Amino acid sequence: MEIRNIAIIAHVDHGKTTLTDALMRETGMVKDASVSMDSNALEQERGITIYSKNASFFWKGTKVNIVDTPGHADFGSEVERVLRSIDTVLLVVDAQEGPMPQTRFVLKKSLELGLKPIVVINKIDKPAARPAEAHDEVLELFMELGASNEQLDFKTLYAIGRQGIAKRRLNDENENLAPLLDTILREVPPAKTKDAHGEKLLMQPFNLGYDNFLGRLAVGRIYQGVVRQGDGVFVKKTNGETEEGKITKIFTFEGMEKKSVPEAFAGDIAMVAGLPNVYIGDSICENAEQTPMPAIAIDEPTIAINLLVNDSPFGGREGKFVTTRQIRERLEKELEVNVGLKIDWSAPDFFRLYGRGELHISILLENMRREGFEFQVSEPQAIIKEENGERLEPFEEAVIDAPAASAGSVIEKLTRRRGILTAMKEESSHTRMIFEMPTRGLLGYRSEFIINTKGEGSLSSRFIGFKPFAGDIKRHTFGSMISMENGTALAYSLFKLQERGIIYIDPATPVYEGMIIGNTAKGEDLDVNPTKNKQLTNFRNTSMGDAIDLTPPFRLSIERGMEIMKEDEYLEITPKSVRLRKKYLSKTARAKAERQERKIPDD
Ligand SMILES: Nc1nc2c(ncn2[C@@H]2O[C@H](COP(=O)(O)OP(=O)(O)OP(=O)(O)O)[C@@H](O)[C@H]2O)c(=O)[nH]1
Ligand SMILES: [Mg+2]
Repeated sequence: MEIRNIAIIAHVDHGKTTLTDALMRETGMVKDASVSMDSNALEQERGITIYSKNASFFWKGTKVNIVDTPGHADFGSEVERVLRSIDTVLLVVDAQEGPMPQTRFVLKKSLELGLKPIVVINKIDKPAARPAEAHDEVLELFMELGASNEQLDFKTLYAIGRQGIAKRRLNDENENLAPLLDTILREVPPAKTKDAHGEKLLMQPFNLGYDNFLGRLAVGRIYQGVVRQGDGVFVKKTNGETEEGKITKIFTFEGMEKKSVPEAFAGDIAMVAGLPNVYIGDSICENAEQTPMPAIAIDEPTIAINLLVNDSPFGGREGKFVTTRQIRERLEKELEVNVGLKIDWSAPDFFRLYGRGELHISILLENMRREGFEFQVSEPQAIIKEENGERLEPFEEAVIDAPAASAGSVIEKLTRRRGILTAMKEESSHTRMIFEMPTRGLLGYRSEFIINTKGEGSLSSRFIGFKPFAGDIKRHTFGSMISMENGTALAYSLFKLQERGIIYIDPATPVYEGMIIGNTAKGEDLDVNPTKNKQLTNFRNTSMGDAIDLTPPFRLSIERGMEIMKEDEYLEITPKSVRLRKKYLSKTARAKAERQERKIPDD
């Protein structure tokens, strides 16, 4: 049987997963309309794809392996790895938004690898869709990125992924995905499947998985030969070393399921078990003398965070796994599958995690708390490195669509955060602005942006490289409101305090000295007592809640917490709570620490 290998790529939310789901249903691989490729609980809650996933369908006697990739820029390196191992991409572009930063990134990578994309202008049902313009913008982008003549000759389809419709021309009447399926068979070169039996095995993993019984799993494309259960193989590592191993289990992908098979052939994508040290980009070979595949580059991390045991006064109350040893074991397991993650174990009292962005790190933290872990993290920081005596830091390109009325204040805020406005264009409903700026300047900016644009703006950014350090940036303009008491927060106190800033907690929340219960618009930290009650003689109502008009609190989530926290604070994360605290709990300890810090540079 012939095989085609494709990946579906796009900017976040342009409709990759919805279209993949529709392809699965149209080809009869999945019957239940509620089953989605976004199968992970966090993916379903957030409505985004976090992990790239393999699936397949059959169309007119051909097997098509398809990899659904995440569109969020934090997972960009995941997409890059996948692109190495497939033959064509479906480039999905929202008919209203047109090409966005991540469209450019994934298209650039695809063109560099010599792939000829099939373009799907999607969501043409949107009232503000402008499919013809979106198509022209895609064509311009191809040219700008230096596409070859052959690549410029790409096929375009117009789709409503959500309704399972793809058309060759906008006014075609068909109500199914057949035109897209036929285009895939016609345009994607068949994978090399012939003569598999006469050749030596050569397979290269582009993704990792883990199973409690089988151990590490490697998902890869078989370029040559046959992989058989029970066979001995050689793993040629990218550092030149060779390790021997034995294949204990093989799966191929059928529909959204894995299917255990005794052997898999050249041309197919398979998942193999039995190689505990195999890694992305290694070559799995039949004999030790074979030439390995070129390595697959993995992007460097851009941000770092410290993770440590929760030593707050409430530490260990809510978590099931709270010790350094338990946390360490969990993180070691994460390294098995989380390719963009690096961990420095060398410090005595914390683990330093390096990742690809705030979302990449916060997804890990969220998964851990759901599994019952409790811990604290420090403020995320951009990684600063030194090369030839020069300090370098990560930079990003941020593309912002904002209502025209808020454009001025966005520009002002980002300029203060060392952003440089490189392009600006008035569209009918909004202003599009492009900034180049240090990652540091974007850290902690997103929630401010949402408030600034009243939720009507969009901001997406992607890493563009390390550049010279841009100078100091003041991340926050607000101060923290710190409890000076242990006890329980009372509605009366919170009511009084909400005049001075934004409150993070509900009445009746237990608090401790040093816990941060809100912020103040004034830049200075403020010590407050949230446990104070009104003098009883002044009561008119018997129940406090009835008498008081409390603004709903700004509840902390892991992401919000990571955005607003400061350098001298920790974010406490437990299965039940997310709290913010000062590293030093008492006012005197904080003052002392600050004095000491100031003294050091003077010496
Ligand atoms: N109007 C309209 N909305 C669509 C269509 N296809 C998908 N959507 C919606 O667009 C949103 C994003 O869809 P997804 O399929 O999750 O997008 P994605 O590209 O997989 O997103 P990431 O994987 O997170 O990058 C969802 O709310 C879909 O319901 C379409 O054809 N028309
Ligand atoms: Mg998706």
